[in-house]
Amino acid sequence: MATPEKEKELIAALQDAVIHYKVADAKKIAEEAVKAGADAYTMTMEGLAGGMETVSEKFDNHEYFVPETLLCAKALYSALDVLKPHIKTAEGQAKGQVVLGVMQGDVHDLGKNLIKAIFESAGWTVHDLGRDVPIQKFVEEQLRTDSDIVMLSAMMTTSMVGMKKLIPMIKEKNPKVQIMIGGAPISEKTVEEYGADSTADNAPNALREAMEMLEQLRKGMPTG
Ligand code: B12
Repeated sequence: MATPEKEKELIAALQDAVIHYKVADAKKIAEEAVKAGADAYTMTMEGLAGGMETVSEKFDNHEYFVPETLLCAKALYSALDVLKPHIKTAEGQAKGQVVLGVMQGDVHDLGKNLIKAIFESAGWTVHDLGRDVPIQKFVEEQLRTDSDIVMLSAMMTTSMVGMKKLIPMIKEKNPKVQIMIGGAPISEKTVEEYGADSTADNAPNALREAMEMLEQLRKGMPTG
C-alpha cells in the first residue's frame, strides 16, 4: 500500500507526464505506481484523466494543437496499459453487458476507452465497437450480443446528432435496451430530446448509473 503522500506524488507525476506528453515517463511512473501498491483506479482517474483535463484547456485556449494533443493521448494510453489490469472497482456488484462505441465521424476515443477500462475492471463485458462507428453497427451488435445497455459517445456537436437517428432504431428492435449517451456536448437536455435513458459526465458516474439501470432491468421495472 502506498502512503497518501506517495499517491499524491504519483498522481502529480502522471498528470505532468500526460500534460507534457512524456510517453516513456508516463509508462515508467505507472509501473512505479503499481510496484508501490498505489490504487490504480485513483491513478487512472485523478492522474491520467486529471492530466487530460489540463490538456483540454490548453487545446481550447489554442496553446496546444492536434500534434501535441495526440502525443498527450499517447502518453495517457502508455500508462493506462500498465494500470488497467490492476484497477479494482465495485467488486461483487451486478455485472452486465454493454455495447460501447464512438459515433460516426468522431475519432475522440480517450473517454470511451476510460469507460471501457472502468467497466471491465468492475467485471462487465464490454463489446467495444471502437471509434467512427456507422450507426447500423450499434443496432447489429446489440442484437448479436443481447446486451443490456448501449453506450454512445460523442465529443463533437457534428457527431452527436447521429444519436437522434440511432436511438429509435435500437429501441424499435428491442424496447427493453437501455441507452446511455455521453461526451462533452451531451447534457440532460440532449437525453430528453434524443429519447435516450441517461447520461453521465465521467467513467465512474457512468458505471454507477449502469449498475442502477441493470438493477431496475433485472427487477423488470422501467428505468429513468
Ligand atoms: C483530445 C482531443 C482530440 C484528439 C483525440 C485523440 C483521441 N484518440 O481521442 C485529436 C487531436 C485527434 C482531436 C482531433 C479533433 N478535434 Co478534438 N479534442 C480533444 C480534446 C482536447 C480533449 C477530449 C478528451 O479526450 N478529453 C479527455 C477525456 C478523458 O474526457 P472525455 O472525452 O470528455 O470523456 C469523459 C466524459 O465525457 C464521459 N464520456 C465520454 N463518452 C461517454 C459516453 C457515455 C455513454 C457516457 C455515459 C459518458 C461518456 O466519460 C469520459 C471519461 O471520464 C477536446 C477538448 C474538450 N474540451 O473536450 C477537443 C474537442 C473535442 N475537439 C474538437 C475538434 C473540433 C477536433 C478536430 C475537428 C480538430 C481539427 N481541427 O482537426 C479534430 C476532429 C477529428 C474527428 N473527426 O473526430 C472540438 C469539438 C468542437 C465541437 N463543437 O464539436 C473540441 C471540443 C475542442 C474545441 N473546444 O474546439 N481532438
